Amino acid sequence: MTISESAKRWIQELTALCQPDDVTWCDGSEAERDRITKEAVERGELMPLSQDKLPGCYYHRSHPTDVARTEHLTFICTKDKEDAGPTNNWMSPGDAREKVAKLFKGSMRGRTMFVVPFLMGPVGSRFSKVGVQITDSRYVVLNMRIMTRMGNAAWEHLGSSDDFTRCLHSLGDLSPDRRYICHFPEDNEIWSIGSGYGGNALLGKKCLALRIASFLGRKEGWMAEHMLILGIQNPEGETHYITGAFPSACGKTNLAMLVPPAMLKGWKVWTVGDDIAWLRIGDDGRLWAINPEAGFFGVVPGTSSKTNPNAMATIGRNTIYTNVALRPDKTVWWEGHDEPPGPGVIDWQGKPWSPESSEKAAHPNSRFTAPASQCPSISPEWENPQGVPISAILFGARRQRVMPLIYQSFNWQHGTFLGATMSSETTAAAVGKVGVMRRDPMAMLPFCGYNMADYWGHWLAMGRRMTSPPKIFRVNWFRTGENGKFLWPGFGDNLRVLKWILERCQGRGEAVETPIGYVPGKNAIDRAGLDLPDSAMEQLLKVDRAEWIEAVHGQHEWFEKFGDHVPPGIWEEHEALARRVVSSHE
Ligand code: GTP
Ligand code: SPV
Ligand code: MN
Repeated sequence: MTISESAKRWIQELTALCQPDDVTWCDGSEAERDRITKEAVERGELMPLSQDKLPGCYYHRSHPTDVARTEHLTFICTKDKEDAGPTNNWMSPGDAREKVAKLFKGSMRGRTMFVVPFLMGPVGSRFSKVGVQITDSRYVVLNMRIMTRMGNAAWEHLGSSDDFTRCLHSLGDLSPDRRYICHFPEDNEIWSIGSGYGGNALLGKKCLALRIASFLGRKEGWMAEHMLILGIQNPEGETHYITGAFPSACGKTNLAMLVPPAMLKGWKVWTVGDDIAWLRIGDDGRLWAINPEAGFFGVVPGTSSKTNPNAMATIGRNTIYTNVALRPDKTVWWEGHDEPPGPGVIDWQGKPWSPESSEKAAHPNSRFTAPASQCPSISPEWENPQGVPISAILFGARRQRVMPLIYQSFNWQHGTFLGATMSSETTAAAVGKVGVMRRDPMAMLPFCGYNMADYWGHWLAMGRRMTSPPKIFRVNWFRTGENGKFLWPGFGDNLRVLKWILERCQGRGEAVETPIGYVPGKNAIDRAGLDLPDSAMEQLLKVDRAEWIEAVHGQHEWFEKFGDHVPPGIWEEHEALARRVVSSHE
């Protein structure tokens, strides 16, 4: 194993800064996993679950103030503030390093420092990237081992090169007052302290594979997106691939693992990725996607054999459960589980819980960490070093009103505009109020490593370079009726919408041209075997003129925030939409 001199020097410097008692270099072996797991159990960081019912599974409770991403403590540290843009928190690299280095000083005293090399992307792919994470959390090491290709494979990929992302992480004292997640895209470096959870601490995921990678992608001519990737096999046996950008906790994992409804015979969905896609233009002028991750860090509540049987099958073994509820037989429970809770449930904070309790047993952002290879629907192509060719891109958000179930953009530029204007109701995946509408362009608001308007410019530039770009669609599974209930059954039945999307990609599928885009004709969505009346379908596909006039006004305000960074193509689409909506009939 060759490890470059500068990598060794970097680790020496950090050892001097953090002052750990000892240093462990991780190799990714199973023996190492077993040893670190044992240590974590001895220290109370992990609890073994019933090894009969849940072989290889462990339970973890995070600190009650450390249960979701903290966006207000997440910074993009570019030299020029404008390069971070108005939607990111910014600190100058100098200020950030000075402030945060103080917190890292001696932060690992009495602890072990782990050196965790990891590969994002398939082994042997020229599109994969290497990171090295320094951390003092065994829980983080064990999660990184599932979520990435961790260990010697990463050093091997790197060879004698120095081109890797430097990731420094310490639990610090876990106080939100001393928590910072700082990105230095110009230096290919991440510093995170004060959190042990999820996207704050597993630095390969949101920090590297989205914030740093989006910055690199712009520089190098590719894209890093908050997207699921799936293959849809039709009854003729052909598979077409699509990606979908939905904000956190808005349905990526569920769609990626979709099980077709019984009535749609001969269809099959293959999972390639459930959260992140790296996209490049192939020699054929199409867009190709790889999944940089190796596991799923999925939302637990609501997961059941009804909603997501593939996830249920995936998380039955070798899974780390975080912040769910515990049953006396050392199995786990959560709101929306297949079974009733039974007596003696302990909630995510370690307190006795019963169905009469006013609080939830599992935290709404409780998660499973499970190897992707265990998913019954995992695609045979999921580790293809070239990736898979993409026919369609979906933008989906959580919207009770205005946004139809599905519509198609007129072209790439218009599709980019649909992504740029996306808003969604907030969820428990980030700290803050749930259910508040906010803009979340391309589902990347918390994850774009540079100025969001420059990012739209990059989307448009990518579109100009493709001879066969994917078609772009907007979807919304969450429109509600007068009674406040979801109008669309969702989950497996979303295949009915995907079917129309594929038809449109092949130049078929009935569509009506409206001011906002192509909306399916009244009977274009296959409702065979579905008890969904015409009136509900009409509501789901409705484009309301008054609502859209209001929406267009809101867009103007949104774009003005970005000043002259907004690309002309985006303003063009905004003005064209305004004209079409105003001149349309009631
Ligand atoms: P992150 O991991 O945070 O990025 O979330 P995600 O986008 O992967 O979302 P996920 O698939 O885990 O779903 C989040 C929540 O939305 C869960 O509670 C699901 O039950 C619910 N959900 C997913 N798909 C649908 C759907 O089609 N209809 C409805 N009504 N709810 C859905
Ligand atoms: C998300 O919030 O989009 C997640 C969870 O996937 S985390 O890894 O915490 O970002
Ligand atoms: Mn996500």
